[in-house]
Amino acid sequence: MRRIFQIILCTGFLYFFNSAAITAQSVVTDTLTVQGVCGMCEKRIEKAAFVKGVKMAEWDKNVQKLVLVYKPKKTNLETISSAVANVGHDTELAKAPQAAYDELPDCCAYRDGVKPH
Ligand SMILES: [Cu+2]
Repeated sequence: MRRIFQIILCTGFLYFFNSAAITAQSVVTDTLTVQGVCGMCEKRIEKAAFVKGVKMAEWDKNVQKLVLVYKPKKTNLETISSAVANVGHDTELAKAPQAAYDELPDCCAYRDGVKPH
């Protein structure tokens, strides 16, 4: 009887650790095209992209791409995309509202080069 109990306990532990391992692995890597110009843009984009569930966000201005590592159970590309668009940066999935774009400093005006003021 005691032996059976040990086996059940052991199986339970194995199952627990196994599912914990699967949960830990459940992140995906994805890329999103995001418009921007400079280092300030990079900081702004990466900060905005860090919504709940995002583990890593790296934007490269040379290729205009944001590399993301996130938990698909907690967030998705659409959510991250609109968070980035809301701070003024167009993505392949969402266009930034004009008001948010107008808030950007002149050096970050990726749509019209230098903004007239
Ligand atoms: Cu900028």
